[in-house]
Amino acid sequence: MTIDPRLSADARTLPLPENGLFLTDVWDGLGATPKTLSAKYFYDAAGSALFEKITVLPEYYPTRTELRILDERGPEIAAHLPEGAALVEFGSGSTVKLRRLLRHLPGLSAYVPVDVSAEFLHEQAEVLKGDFPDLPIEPVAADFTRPFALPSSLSGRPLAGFFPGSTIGNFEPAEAARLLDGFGRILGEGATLIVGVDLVKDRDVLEAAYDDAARVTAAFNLNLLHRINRELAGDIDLDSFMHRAVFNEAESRIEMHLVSRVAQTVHVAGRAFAFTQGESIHTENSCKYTIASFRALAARAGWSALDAWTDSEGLFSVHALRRMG
Ligand code: SAH
Ligand code: AVI
Repeated sequence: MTIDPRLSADARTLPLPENGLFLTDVWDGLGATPKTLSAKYFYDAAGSALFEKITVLPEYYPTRTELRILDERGPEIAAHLPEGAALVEFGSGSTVKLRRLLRHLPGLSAYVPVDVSAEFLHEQAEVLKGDFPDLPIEPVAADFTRPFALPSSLSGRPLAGFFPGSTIGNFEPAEAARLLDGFGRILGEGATLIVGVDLVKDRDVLEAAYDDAARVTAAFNLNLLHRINRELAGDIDLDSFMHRAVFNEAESRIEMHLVSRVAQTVHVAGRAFAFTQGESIHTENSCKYTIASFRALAARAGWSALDAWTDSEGLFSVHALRRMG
């Protein structure tokens, strides 16, 4: 791609291709009808820190519930991973879930956290190395929706995958199936994948989880505009947009939007985008499944169900899957 000469000096000096992809995705997304931005761009260093604050909010049940399942079912989950496996975690974030599993995985031969939030990934990997000096830890800064290479030191070891947090829900079902199939190609035939999946529940519980009273989720959503201003020479007035989270029951997903409070034109790297009052940018889907609907999706992507665990209130699920041929 070519970079628009109207980019500010700051934006032009950012490293390619990441800056180029971010720019073209933002231009394409704000130029589309309806306007949209990819949720993967939430995660710069500030976005990752805001997500960590979300995970401990009283309204945000997924993290504490999944941690409880990992604690209670750790030995059963671990029994599905081969001795000596190298564990690849997709979207590893703070690695807090891996820490819970590790006590049940004494035979793990390496841990490979993969995350698009490069600075946060490397910081977290350093802390983990300090806490687990005997475990080889090989972080990979990559967008897992695109081809990426695993460290060559893993060759010959059995691989297993870990994809907690219901990050799979941030992809529409067709994209989610493509992603799971891609993970299967990376991990290989017969590999195990442990996936955390949020479950369908009452609208009130879901909407509160994505629109908390302390407004941390609102700040997380709005940080995307801040990031565009900073990295792509944008002039977006953050106060002119508001956070909205709504459960779309027909699609079984929470949608997050940034809604323009006024009619306005914003600029990103020299290109203008007009908003009507009330027009929104769709920034995230968080799809919710049943055990059966997730298993059906996984089967379409080449994974068979080994087991699934849930909490006593049926809020969240953890699945063990096996890669078929
Ligand atoms: N697994 C952690 C973090 C979940 S938040 C947990 O369960 O708490 C989602 C994580 O996925 C973030 O760390 C984010 O940076 C990462 N992520 C989102 N989209 C990604 C992508 N396309 N490629 C790689 N990492 C991605
Ligand atoms: C990372 N992902 C699974 C979170 C979710 O629940 O969809 C991201 C998030 N968005 C708003 N709150 C949390």
